[in-house]
Amino acid sequence: MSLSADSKARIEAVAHQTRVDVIRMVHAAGCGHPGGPLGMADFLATLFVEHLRLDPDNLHDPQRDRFILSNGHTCAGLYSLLSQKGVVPRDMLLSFRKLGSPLQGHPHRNPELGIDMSTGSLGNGLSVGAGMALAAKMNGWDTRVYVASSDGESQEGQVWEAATSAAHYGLGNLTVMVDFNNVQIDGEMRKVMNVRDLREKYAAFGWHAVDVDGHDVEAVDQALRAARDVQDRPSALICATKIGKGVSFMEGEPGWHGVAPKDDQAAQALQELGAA
Ligand SMILES: Cc1ncc(C[n+]2csc(CCOP(=O)(O)OP(=O)(O)O)c2C)c(N)n1
Ligand SMILES: [Mg+2]
Repeated sequence: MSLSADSKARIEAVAHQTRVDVIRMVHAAGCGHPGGPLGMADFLATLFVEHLRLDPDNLHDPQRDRFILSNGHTCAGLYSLLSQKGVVPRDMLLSFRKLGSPLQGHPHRNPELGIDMSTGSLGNGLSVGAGMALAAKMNGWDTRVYVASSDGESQEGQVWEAATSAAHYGLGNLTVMVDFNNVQIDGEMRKVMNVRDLREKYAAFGWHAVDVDGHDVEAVDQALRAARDVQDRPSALICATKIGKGVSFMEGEPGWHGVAPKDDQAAQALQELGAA
């Protein structure tokens, strides 16, 4: 089944709002990570709009789906997406990174806000996601667990321990979406530490693994549907993206990993996004 025109338009609207929110939040905070969440906006919007069963009405249902943002520094995007799900109040967004705000610079687990795991120290999310998926499987629940990760995080050894055990336990209810933008905090992946072909690696670990254009919401939706049909092993979507996607001077620039736009840059970004 392919995505309806209505669904596609809704995903695109959510991705667009995520980009606008990310610029506003990181600019208001004066610090944070704009590049990653701009690049992840399309594939995460596809997940949140079409697949992730999480809303204010089932927030405390132990059987609901789970989402872990394992590359936690990209959390401005997560908070926007949760607000568009009606889980995080919209008027909380601009408290991002402020003292006392629940919307910290790296996610702090908060059952009231749908934040399923504290992350930021890279490498842990897939292990916890595998544990959640195993628990759901043992309980006979139809919970699906989604983990967002990144190429930079894939340099962590623990990711591959988690990949081994998730395949061992046949966790068909676990899906990882890897933001593969070819950069991490210190620059280009291939110069810092080349992780090579992640699709081949996950496949070698026993996963259903596919490459997908992370900005093509129809392709991402298809890949997520296919992942749901694979029930005997976990699935990995290696999502090719551009850091800073949607803002001309941020696109493809590793320097926007963790720098806030200045006033004039934020104004230009919002203008380009049609939200000035
Ligand atoms: C265990 C651990 N080591 C180092 C860091 C520092 N760090 C923060 S982000 C980052 C790069 C992660 O790469 P990626 O997620 O690909 O970055 P992006 O594409 O968003 O620029 C690193 C090394 C960390 N957060 N945790
Ligand atoms: Mg990266």
